[in-house]
Amino acid sequence: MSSVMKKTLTDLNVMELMIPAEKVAHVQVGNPIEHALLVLVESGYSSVPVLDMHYKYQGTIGKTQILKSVMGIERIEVEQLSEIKVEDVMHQDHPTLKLDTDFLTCLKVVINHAFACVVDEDGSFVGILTRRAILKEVNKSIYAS
Ligand code: 2BA
Repeated sequence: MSSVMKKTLTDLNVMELMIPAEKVAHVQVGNPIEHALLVLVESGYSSVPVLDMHYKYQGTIGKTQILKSVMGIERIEVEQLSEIKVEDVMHQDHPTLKLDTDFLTCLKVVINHAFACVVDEDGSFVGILTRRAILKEVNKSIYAS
């Protein structure tokens, strides 16, 4: 990476790269996984953030986790979709970012995760940073250098 490219990329901040909360599909704790599956199928995303009623970040939930949780020995137990709650199957180990997280840390996070949730100092959800947004900037920098 050239020093010019490094400088440009490291100047970028999470705020300008993230998708703001109001444009992000999400589900809430307390929702049945049936609702989460509907949100995922309708939005087309494989996984979305989980928030509490105060808009605090709690985790993420994806189609694979939901389907695994209703897999019986011989059949898919569809009736479980209305019984199991989002918090019973969500991932809580997904990394989060702060508004002041530097670009290189963001880049490392999206190597293993398609997106990371951005939270403020109170843990309130403010948006997501996607792999696409990071790769777009890296691509721009390569062509600019
Ligand atoms: P995935 O749903 O697995 O999507 C992988 C990539 O496929 C996305 O990468 C995007 O390039 C494309 N894609 C999938 N569904 C799309 C849709 N409905 N509209 C446009 N493009 C779509 P990224 O854009 O880097 O997103 C990474 C991950 O971030 C997504 O993974 C999804 O889990 C989450 N995500 C992105 N935008 C979101 C939003 N507005 N609300 C909730 N989650 C979002």
